[in-house]
Amino acid sequence: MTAIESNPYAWPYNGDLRPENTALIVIDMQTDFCGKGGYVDKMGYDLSLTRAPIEPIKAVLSAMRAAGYHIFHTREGHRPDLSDLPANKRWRSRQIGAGIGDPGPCGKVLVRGEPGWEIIDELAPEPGEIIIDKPGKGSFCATDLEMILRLKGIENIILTGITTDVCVHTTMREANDRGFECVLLEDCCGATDEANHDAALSMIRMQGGVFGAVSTSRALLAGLRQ
Ligand code: C5J
Repeated sequence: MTAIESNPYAWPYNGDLRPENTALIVIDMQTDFCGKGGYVDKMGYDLSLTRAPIEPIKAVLSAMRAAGYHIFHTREGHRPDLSDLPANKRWRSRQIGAGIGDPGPCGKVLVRGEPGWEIIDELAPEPGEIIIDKPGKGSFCATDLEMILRLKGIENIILTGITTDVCVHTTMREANDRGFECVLLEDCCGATDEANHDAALSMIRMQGGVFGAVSTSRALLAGLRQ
């Protein structure tokens, strides 16, 4: 029986935390979301907020790789011909000066294969780790993530990455509705607005953990050492 200190309950609920049944998902740690000249930077948001989780994620990745846990990475982005980019998503992004699919300092914004779309070097996937390319905010929509999780026998999901209130939260909600037991590591996530980060954490803790639990990298690393 292994569980980690979390809020509002020790996670996972059944104490069954093992490398075989547990995955770490690192969401959208791409230049477009935390690098100079990328999508978030073009929108004028404070990059220090989306860069804050880099070091904590690095520590978690290193410990979980060493212990043999399943590691997944996601990338938000669209096909170069933009055939999977909804017109309203493109229109909205243009309203704030960061048109998805338009040229920018890091290539075409949020387009697969462009420099801005790449995962940052600090958190680069290692050979054998699963990469999920997604056109939307949630990691389950229009991807094979669920099939891969089920085939590998994964029941528990540890969520990290950016942004807390958008892609991480959407993925946590999608996973929870599919019966996966989820925890979000708060210092391993960041939002484009600090209040939205805090609100996203608060929402999870409601109703006895309506989407799962909230923990920290410190608590997870301590739990893994048990
Ligand atoms: C957003 C994301 N915020 N990765 N994407 O557009 O959260």
